[in-house]
Amino acid sequence: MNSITYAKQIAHHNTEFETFKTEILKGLTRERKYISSKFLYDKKGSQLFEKITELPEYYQTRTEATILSGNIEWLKDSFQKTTALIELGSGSSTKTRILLENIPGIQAYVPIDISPEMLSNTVDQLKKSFPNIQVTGVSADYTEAFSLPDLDADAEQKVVFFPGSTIGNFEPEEAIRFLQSIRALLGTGDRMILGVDRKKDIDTLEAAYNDQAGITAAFNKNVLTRIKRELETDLDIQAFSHYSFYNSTAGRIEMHLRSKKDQTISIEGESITFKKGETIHTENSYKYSEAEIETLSRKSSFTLMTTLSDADRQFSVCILEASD
Ligand code: AVJ
Repeated sequence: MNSITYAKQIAHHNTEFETFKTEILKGLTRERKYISSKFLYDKKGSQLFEKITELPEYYQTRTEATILSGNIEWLKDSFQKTTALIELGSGSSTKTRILLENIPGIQAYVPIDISPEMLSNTVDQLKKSFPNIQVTGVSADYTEAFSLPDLDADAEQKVVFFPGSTIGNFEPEEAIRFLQSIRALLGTGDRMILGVDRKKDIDTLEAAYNDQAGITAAFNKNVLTRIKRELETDLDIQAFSHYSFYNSTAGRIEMHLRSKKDQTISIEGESITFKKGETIHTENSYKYSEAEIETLSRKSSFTLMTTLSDADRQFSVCILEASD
């Protein structure tokens, strides 16, 4: 049996190329230049992101893992029903192992990831480690419509795992619409384990996106490397620098690529002009207060049941229950 199902939109390489070209040109010809953060995660970008998660300044990943491992007893108590665990953006499923190892009710695991290579590796390894869990990978962009595979095991509940504060990449209204679409896949009483990065002092936030080793800068600039590789262009990567800061009005970290000089570049025959200092906005990472998480849950038909956090209240792992 094939353990991965492919969503249509990424099965065709051509479509993928056309989408990339169209979206890049659309974003760079706007008044305020923009590249969707989803394009940061090609093979190299995903590797750089994995490195980011190990940086001393990037507290998120290790804090979330500590919160999960530190609350195992509690998680065991709360997940006693037989469960199908569905993960959005599973990557290497490192944090998920904490759940798979410790929550006895998990019968089925459905990792969903945009990268088929990453996914099939992960699925193979998980099948070896957890022979009693039915593992079925779904290769899809989970921000687009997708459907769940038929699961042989008939679990009593579904639990969606969405860690890593990826929810922060959405605009707040988009985050609500997204959670509503996830809610629609669930029945009343099903749950979601949501990782959210909290609002905190600006220095801590800005350091996490401006690391000393320059890995975040390389991650950001890698999207230019990708444009150079995949599109017809005379773009000079050295002519742009990494720029990241906390926008406290909007409550988000912004990541940009800043033009070091006045310049005109050509991409697929289209001329794009930059003033010195002008930026391409490449990512937003919204930070949430506890009250904002409450509101977000309620507006998307979930009830915030529990918030697990670390001693310094840097990060939250929230348990949401699908309401009527
Ligand atoms: C994967 C979206 C959660 O916003 O912190 C890390 C991506 N960007 N450093 C984040 C990221 C720059 C990360 N997320």
